[in-house]
Amino acid sequence: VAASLTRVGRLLSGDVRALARAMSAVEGGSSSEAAETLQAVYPRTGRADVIGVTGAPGSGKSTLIGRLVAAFRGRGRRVGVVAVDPSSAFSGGAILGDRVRMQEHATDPDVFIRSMATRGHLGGLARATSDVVDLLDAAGFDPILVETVGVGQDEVEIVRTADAVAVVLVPGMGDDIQALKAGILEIADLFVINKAEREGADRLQADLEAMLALAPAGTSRPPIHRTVAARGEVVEPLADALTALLLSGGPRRATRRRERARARLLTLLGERLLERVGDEALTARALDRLIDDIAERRMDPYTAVQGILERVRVEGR
Ligand SMILES: Nc1nc2c(ncn2[C@@H]2O[C@H](COP(=O)(O)OP(=O)(O)OP(=O)(O)O)[C@@H](O)[C@H]2O)c(=O)[nH]1
Ligand SMILES: [Mg+2]
Repeated sequence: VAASLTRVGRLLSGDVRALARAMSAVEGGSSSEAAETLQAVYPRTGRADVIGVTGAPGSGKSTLIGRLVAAFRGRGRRVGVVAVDPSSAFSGGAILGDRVRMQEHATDPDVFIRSMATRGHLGGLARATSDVVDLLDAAGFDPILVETVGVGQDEVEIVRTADAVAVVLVPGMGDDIQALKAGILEIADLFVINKAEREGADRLQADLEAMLALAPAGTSRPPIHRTVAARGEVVEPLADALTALLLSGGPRRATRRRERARARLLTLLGERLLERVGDEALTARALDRLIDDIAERRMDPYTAVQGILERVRVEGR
């Protein structure tokens, strides 16, 4: 207990080694250490602004985040970055790429960058990402920028609960705007047209404006920013706009945070219940047999679940 207390104390004081260790634990190492740490730090979280940055692969999210980090550092803030990286589990190359793009911050003790693999988490990716964000928050990093590719369900779920969401688009991807429409456009608080030096930026902005004009009257229209992240151009006004969004985000922020709390509670409950079922009521072999029975119509799934639940011990019952 004493050891875990000092560990938590060091994390809360911003010690980056304690922070990195806690992150490894929540990413799938020791689940009891992770739970203990998160229980201890939770009261010290909820202070940081969480900014989601999402968009198509290669749209310049990491480059842009590297620039935003510099902008927020210039305002005296300690900045956390969580890059949820779909390809890293397979190659590791993309993580390296992000490190290179954010290299200028590698030696800054007031910047902490964590790349997360999307596979191999104990529990889900969304759970692991929320936990890592909490750890950064507890260690005093604020804002925390979360990068995800805006394609998969998991990734959309992750940014959906950020306090502010920036969606990055690039010219010359006309069809992509259609593809992104489902799910992503609704969650944008702000659009970034990156690689704006390229031909087609005007056209993209016009398309985007036309599409946003279809939104029901009374809903607020997200602002559109143009950037050339590779050259660091026009990133300061973007940082201003994000700051303003976060400051003015009152009611919406409360809703997002409640959504995040709800998702975390239900996900964790589901995880823990399944663990308990596995421990107490269902071996992997028995599970396979039940699956066969259901597939071959010897049993219906309702009866199967009822049978399993009857064998699970519930405290206080
Ligand atoms: N022309 C141009 N290239 C840019 C700009 N911003 C970034 N890039 C380049 O676009 C490429 C992809 O940039 P990243 O920042 O890795 O993009 P990403 O969206 O993080 O990519 P993934 O994480 O792989 O989805 C890199 O070669 C960048 O140098 C820009 O404003 N203009
Ligand atoms: Mg990236």
